[in-house]
Amino acid sequence: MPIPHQEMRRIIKRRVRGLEGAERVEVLRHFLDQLPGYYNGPYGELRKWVLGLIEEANLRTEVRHRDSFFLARQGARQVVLVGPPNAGKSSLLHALTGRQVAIGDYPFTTLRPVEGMVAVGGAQIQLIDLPGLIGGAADGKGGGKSVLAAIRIADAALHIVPLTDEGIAEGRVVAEELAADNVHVRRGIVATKMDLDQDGSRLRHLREVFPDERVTPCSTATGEGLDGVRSLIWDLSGLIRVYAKPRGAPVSSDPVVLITGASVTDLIGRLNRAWLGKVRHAIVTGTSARFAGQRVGLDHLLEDGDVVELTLD
Ligand SMILES: Nc1nc2c(ncn2[C@@H]2O[C@H](COP(=O)(O)OP(=O)(O)O)[C@@H](O)[C@H]2O)c(=O)[nH]1
Ligand SMILES: [Mg+2]
Repeated sequence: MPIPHQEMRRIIKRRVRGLEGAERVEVLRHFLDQLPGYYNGPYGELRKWVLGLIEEANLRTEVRHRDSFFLARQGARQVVLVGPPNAGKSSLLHALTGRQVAIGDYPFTTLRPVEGMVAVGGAQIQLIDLPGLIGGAADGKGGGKSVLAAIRIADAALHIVPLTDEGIAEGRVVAEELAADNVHVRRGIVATKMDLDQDGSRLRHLREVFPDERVTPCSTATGEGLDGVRSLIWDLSGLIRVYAKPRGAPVSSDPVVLITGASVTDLIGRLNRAWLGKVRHAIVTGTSARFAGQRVGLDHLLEDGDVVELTLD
């Protein structure tokens, strides 16, 4: 005669109280083996409950082992992929950077951040695939606090929303968690899995739900829209491309990538530090100049696409 199931539940609760990680899982598995082999009725319920506890304990362990998500910065900017589990974040990272990432049809495939470099606008930008962000993240659920901390220090975020039945609701949850934790990183929405939205109705709905956000659809299954995602990354990056022109020579076709707000001095520092102090002015053509070939001082702020001739005198 097996122990009555209510009594069994109490015993299990008492035995695992205060236990964490592998120890907790071991004890739970032991009880699971002891349970009579019913899959229905009260013992079936009890079995499901124990399995749930095991899953929870495993998840908590993994979450704790994801010590922190601070990856060393590389490249000109750091952009994180933020979204619910299964949104297609890892697939997108792979499509854009070629980096091999575990891709799975189940939540929490990515338990550690994975990074890859994507070349956009002549700059190398570091993309980071973070673990999925779930409801309650701002209260620490699912390791949410570390994920949110990593988002906060990034230069920008891609908010990944899959064009599936649940996707838009999950996208809302992510936006709410960011707001709840006061994360105001520059971001844009990438609507993934557009191949699953044949008639475009989900994309329209998503745009209605987020009327003030830029929404860029794509599919890693078909490759559609990936160029759009690259432009979004560029625009969010806050970088500018400036073309240097040696006097009497053609404009260099390789841009110098600078951060928005960079001055002529910053450009010189990047080209040749030995020129600092020797260059007194520059000749600028482009949006930052009042007219083509304007002569400007070293404090002049450059803009994307400017052509700059530096004169040594
Ligand atoms: N149909 C379709 N499925 C996709 C697409 N991108 C990802 N998936 C699938 O969605 C699941 C979750 O993808 P994954 O990249 O691991 O999502 P993550 O959890 O956000 O990193 C996997 O089964 C992928 O094959 C897509 O563009 N179209
Ligand atoms: Mg993933």
